[in-house]
Amino acid sequence: MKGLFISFEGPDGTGKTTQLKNVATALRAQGYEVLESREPGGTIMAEKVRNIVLDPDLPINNITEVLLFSAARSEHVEKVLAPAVEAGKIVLCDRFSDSTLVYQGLTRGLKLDELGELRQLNAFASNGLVPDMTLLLDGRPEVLAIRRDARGVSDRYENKGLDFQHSLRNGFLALAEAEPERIKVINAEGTQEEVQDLIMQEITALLEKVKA
Ligand code: T5A
Repeated sequence: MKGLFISFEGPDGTGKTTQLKNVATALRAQGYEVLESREPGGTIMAEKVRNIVLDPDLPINNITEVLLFSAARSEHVEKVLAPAVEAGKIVLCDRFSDSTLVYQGLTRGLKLDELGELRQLNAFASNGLVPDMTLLLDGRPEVLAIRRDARGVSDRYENKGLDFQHSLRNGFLALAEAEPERIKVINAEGTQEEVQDLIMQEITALLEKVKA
Protein backbone atom coordinates (compact mmCIF):
# COMPACT_ATOMS: atom_id res chain seq x y z
CA MET A 1 0.00 0.00 0.00
CA LYS A 2 1.20 3.50 -0.80
CA GLY A 3 1.28 5.58 2.37
CA LEU A 4 -1.34 7.99 3.57
CA PHE A 5 -1.03 11.61 4.53
CA ILE A 6 -3.44 12.79 7.22
CA SER A 7 -3.39 16.32 8.63
CA PHE A 8 -4.93 17.56 11.87
CA GLU A 9 -6.35 21.07 11.80
CA GLY A 10 -8.38 23.43 13.92
CA PRO A 11 -8.13 26.56 16.03
CA ASP A 12 -5.53 26.74 18.79
CA GLY A 13 -5.82 24.32 21.69
CA THR A 14 -8.54 22.06 20.28
CA GLY A 15 -6.57 18.95 21.23
CA LYS A 16 -4.80 18.22 17.94
CA THR A 17 -1.44 17.33 19.44
CA THR A 18 -3.04 15.10 22.08
CA GLN A 19 -5.15 13.29 19.51
CA LEU A 20 -2.34 12.91 17.01
CA LYS A 21 -0.21 11.09 19.58
CA ASN A 22 -3.08 8.86 20.72
CA VAL A 23 -4.04 8.01 17.15
CA ALA A 24 -0.41 7.21 16.30
CA THR A 25 -0.29 4.80 19.24
CA ALA A 26 -3.56 3.15 18.17
CA LEU A 27 -2.43 2.74 14.56
CA ARG A 28 0.98 1.34 15.59
CA ALA A 29 -0.85 -1.20 17.76
CA GLN A 30 -2.65 -2.30 14.59
CA GLY A 31 0.70 -2.86 12.89
CA TYR A 32 0.95 0.31 10.78
CA GLU A 33 4.17 2.26 10.40
CA VAL A 34 3.37 5.80 11.49
CA LEU A 35 5.29 9.06 11.20
CA GLU A 36 4.29 11.96 13.47
CA SER A 37 5.22 15.49 12.52
CA ARG A 38 4.06 19.07 12.82
CA GLU A 39 3.99 22.44 11.09
CA PRO A 40 5.68 24.73 11.27
CA GLY A 41 8.48 22.29 12.02
CA GLY A 42 9.55 18.74 11.33
CA THR A 43 13.12 19.47 10.19
CA ILE A 44 15.98 21.30 11.91
CA MET A 45 15.56 24.29 9.60
CA ALA A 46 11.78 24.34 9.89
CA GLU A 47 11.93 24.15 13.70
CA LYS A 48 14.22 27.21 13.64
CA VAL A 49 11.69 29.01 11.46
CA ARG A 50 8.98 27.96 13.94
CA ASN A 51 10.84 29.74 16.73
CA ILE A 52 10.94 32.91 14.67
CA VAL A 53 7.44 32.89 13.26
CA LEU A 54 5.64 32.04 16.52
CA ASP A 55 7.57 34.52 18.68
CA PRO A 56 4.89 36.95 19.93
CA ASP A 57 7.53 39.61 20.64
CA LEU A 58 8.97 39.68 17.12
CA PRO A 59 7.15 41.99 14.69
CA ILE A 60 6.84 40.36 11.24
CA ASN A 61 4.89 41.75 8.30
CA ASN A 62 2.13 39.58 6.81
CA ILE A 63 3.99 38.73 3.61
CA THR A 64 7.20 37.77 5.39
CA GLU A 65 5.15 35.64 7.74
CA VAL A 66 3.43 33.62 5.02
CA LEU A 67 6.74 33.16 3.20
CA LEU A 68 8.33 31.84 6.39
CA PHE A 69 5.53 29.30 6.89
CA SER A 70 5.94 28.31 3.23
CA ALA A 71 9.72 28.02 3.47
CA ALA A 72 9.37 25.73 6.47
CA ARG A 73 6.73 23.68 4.60
CA SER A 74 8.92 23.23 1.54
CA GLU A 75 11.76 21.76 3.65
CA HIS A 76 9.34 19.60 5.61
CA VAL A 77 7.60 18.15 2.55
CA GLU A 78 10.79 17.42 0.64
CA LYS A 79 12.81 15.96 3.49
CA VAL A 80 10.20 14.30 5.70
CA LEU A 81 6.59 14.07 4.55
CA ALA A 82 6.84 13.04 0.90
CA PRO A 83 9.55 10.37 1.50
CA ALA A 84 7.51 8.86 4.35
CA VAL A 85 4.34 8.66 2.24
CA GLU A 86 6.39 7.19 -0.59
CA ALA A 87 7.78 4.57 1.84
CA GLY A 88 4.24 3.43 2.68
CA LYS A 89 3.88 5.05 6.11
CA ILE A 90 0.82 6.67 7.58
CA VAL A 91 1.93 10.26 8.08
CA LEU A 92 0.12 12.25 10.75
CA CYS A 93 0.84 15.97 10.63
CA ASP A 94 -0.20 18.56 13.21
CA ARG A 95 -1.35 21.36 10.84
CA PHE A 96 -0.57 21.83 7.12
CA SER A 97 -1.62 24.08 4.25
CA ASP A 98 -5.19 24.65 5.49
CA SER A 99 -3.75 26.56 8.45
CA THR A 100 -2.18 29.00 6.01
CA LEU A 101 -5.51 29.53 4.24
CA VAL A 102 -7.24 30.24 7.54
CA TYR A 103 -4.62 32.10 9.63
CA GLN A 104 -2.97 34.07 6.80
CA GLY A 105 -6.10 34.36 4.62
CA LEU A 106 -9.63 34.02 5.96
CA THR A 107 -8.96 35.62 9.35
CA ARG A 108 -7.32 38.55 7.55
CA GLY A 109 -10.46 39.47 5.69
CA LEU A 110 -10.06 37.39 2.53
CA LYS A 111 -13.11 35.51 1.26
CA LEU A 112 -13.09 31.86 0.23
CA ASP A 113 -12.90 32.84 -3.45
CA GLU A 114 -10.01 35.24 -2.79
CA LEU A 115 -7.53 32.61 -1.61
CA GLY A 116 -6.03 32.01 -5.06
CA GLU A 117 -2.57 33.43 -4.30
CA LEU A 118 -2.31 31.56 -1.01
CA ARG A 119 -3.44 28.33 -2.66
CA GLN A 120 -0.77 28.78 -5.34
CA LEU A 121 1.85 29.41 -2.69
CA ASN A 122 0.73 26.31 -0.76
CA ALA A 123 0.93 24.20 -3.91
CA PHE A 124 4.40 25.59 -4.69
CA ALA A 125 5.74 25.04 -1.16
CA SER A 126 4.27 21.56 -0.79
CA ASN A 127 5.16 20.50 -4.33
CA GLY A 128 1.52 19.56 -4.80
CA LEU A 129 1.27 17.32 -1.73
CA VAL A 130 -2.32 17.37 -0.46
CA PRO A 131 -3.56 15.42 2.56
CA ASP A 132 -5.57 12.27 1.78
CA MET A 133 -7.68 13.29 4.74
CA THR A 134 -7.82 16.29 7.03
CA LEU A 135 -9.33 15.93 10.49
CA LEU A 136 -10.76 19.25 11.58
CA LEU A 137 -11.07 19.35 15.35
CA ASP A 138 -13.97 21.66 15.96
CA GLY A 139 -15.74 23.01 18.99
CA ARG A 140 -17.13 26.15 20.59
CA PRO A 141 -14.24 28.50 21.43
CA GLU A 142 -15.76 29.23 24.85
CA VAL A 143 -15.57 25.54 25.73
CA LEU A 144 -12.13 24.94 24.29
CA ALA A 145 -10.69 28.11 25.87
CA ILE A 146 -10.70 26.33 29.21
CA ARG A 147 -8.19 23.86 27.81
CA ARG A 148 -5.97 26.61 26.43
CA ASP A 149 -6.10 28.51 29.70
CA ALA A 150 -5.31 25.37 31.72
CA ARG A 151 -2.24 24.78 29.57
CA GLY A 152 -1.05 28.37 30.01
CA VAL A 153 1.05 28.61 26.81
CA SER A 154 0.69 31.56 24.52
CA ASP A 155 2.24 32.23 21.12
CA ARG A 156 1.70 34.78 18.36
CA TYR A 157 -1.91 33.67 17.75
CA GLU A 158 -3.03 32.17 21.03
CA ASN A 159 -3.14 35.47 22.88
CA LYS A 160 -5.47 37.16 20.38
CA GLY A 161 -8.71 36.49 22.26
CA LEU A 162 -12.04 34.77 21.82
CA ASP A 163 -13.23 36.77 18.78
CA PHE A 164 -10.16 35.62 16.92
CA GLN A 165 -10.84 32.00 17.91
CA HIS A 166 -14.39 32.40 16.52
CA SER A 167 -13.04 33.70 13.25
CA LEU A 168 -10.58 30.78 13.08
CA ARG A 169 -13.40 28.34 13.69
CA ASN A 170 -15.55 29.93 10.97
CA GLY A 171 -12.61 29.87 8.57
CA PHE A 172 -11.89 26.18 9.06
CA LEU A 173 -15.60 25.29 8.81
CA ALA A 174 -15.83 27.22 5.53
CA LEU A 175 -12.94 25.17 4.11
CA ALA A 176 -14.61 21.96 5.31
CA GLU A 177 -17.89 22.93 3.69
CA ALA A 178 -16.09 23.51 0.40
CA GLU A 179 -14.19 20.19 0.54
CA PRO A 180 -16.32 17.69 2.48
CA GLU A 181 -14.66 14.68 0.83
CA ARG A 182 -11.24 15.54 2.25
CA ILE A 183 -11.97 17.56 5.39
CA LYS A 184 -13.84 15.67 8.11
CA VAL A 185 -15.26 17.75 10.94
CA ILE A 186 -14.70 16.10 14.32
CA ASN A 187 -16.56 17.26 17.42
CA ALA A 188 -13.64 18.00 19.76
CA GLU A 189 -15.70 18.97 22.81
CA GLY A 190 -15.90 15.44 24.21
CA THR A 191 -13.41 13.55 26.34
CA GLN A 192 -10.11 12.50 24.82
CA GLU A 193 -11.50 8.98 24.38
CA GLU A 194 -14.70 10.21 22.69
CA VAL A 195 -12.76 12.41 20.28
CA GLN A 196 -10.33 9.60 19.52
CA ASP A 197 -13.23 7.26 18.69
CA LEU A 198 -14.61 9.77 16.17
CA ILE A 199 -11.19 10.18 14.58
CA MET A 200 -10.51 6.44 14.41
CA GLN A 201 -13.88 5.90 12.68
CA GLU A 202 -12.80 8.27 9.91
CA ILE A 203 -9.31 6.79 9.60
CA THR A 204 -10.64 3.22 9.57
CA ALA A 205 -13.07 4.15 6.79
CA LEU A 206 -10.23 5.69 4.79
CA LEU A 207 -8.00 2.63 5.29
CA GLU A 208 -10.80 0.34 4.14
CA LYS A 209 -11.37 2.52 1.09
CA VAL A 210 -7.70 2.50 0.01
CA LYS A 211 -7.38 -1.25 0.59
CA ALA A 212 -10.55 -2.04 -1.44
N1 T5A B 1 0.10 28.57 11.83
C1 T5A B 1 0.54 27.34 11.47
C2 T5A B 1 -0.19 29.54 10.87
O1 T5A B 1 -0.56 30.66 11.21
N2 T5A B 1 -0.01 29.23 9.56
C3 T5A B 1 0.43 28.00 9.14
O2 T5A B 1 0.58 27.77 7.92
C4 T5A B 1 0.71 27.02 10.15
C5 T5A B 1 1.20 25.65 9.74
C6 T5A B 1 1.21 26.70 15.55
C7 T5A B 1 0.66 28.08 15.26
O3 T5A B 1 1.05 28.44 13.96
C8 T5A B 1 -0.06 28.90 13.25
C9 T5A B 1 -1.25 28.25 13.90
C10 T5A B 1 -0.85 28.09 15.34
O4 T5A B 1 -1.27 29.21 16.07
P1 T5A B 1 1.16 25.38 17.76
O5 T5A B 1 1.88 25.56 19.02
O6 T5A B 1 1.45 24.16 16.97
O7 T5A B 1 1.42 26.65 16.90
O8 T5A B 1 -0.37 25.63 18.06
P2 T5A B 1 -1.54 24.64 17.97
O9 T5A B 1 -1.55 23.90 16.70
O10 T5A B 1 -2.76 25.42 18.27
O11 T5A B 1 -1.23 23.58 19.09
P3 T5A B 1 -1.58 23.61 20.56
O12 T5A B 1 -0.62 22.70 21.22
O13 T5A B 1 -1.67 25.00 21.04
O14 T5A B 1 -3.05 23.02 20.62
P4 T5A B 1 -3.59 21.60 20.27
O15 T5A B 1 -2.51 20.74 19.75
O16 T5A B 1 -4.81 21.73 19.44
O17 T5A B 1 -4.09 21.08 21.69
P5 T5A B 1 -3.36 20.11 22.75
O18 T5A B 1 -3.46 18.72 22.29
O19 T5A B 1 -2.03 20.68 23.04
O20 T5A B 1 -4.38 20.26 23.96
C11 T5A B 1 -4.51 21.47 24.68
C12 T5A B 1 -4.82 21.14 26.15
O21 T5A B 1 -6.09 20.50 26.23
C13 T5A B 1 -5.99 19.22 26.83
C14 T5A B 1 -4.54 18.79 26.68
O22 T5A B 1 -4.16 17.91 27.71
C15 T5A B 1 -3.83 20.15 26.78
O23 T5A B 1 -3.64 20.52 28.12
N3 T5A B 1 -6.93 18.36 26.11
C16 T5A B 1 -8.15 18.03 26.56
N4 T5A B 1 -8.82 18.35 27.70
C17 T5A B 1 -10.07 17.86 27.84
N5 T5A B 1 -10.68 17.09 26.89
C18 T5A B 1 -10.07 16.74 25.75
N6 T5A B 1 -10.69 16.02 24.82
C19 T5A B 1 -8.74 17.25 25.55
N7 T5A B 1 -7.86 17.13 24.51
C20 T5A B 1 -6.77 17.82 24.88
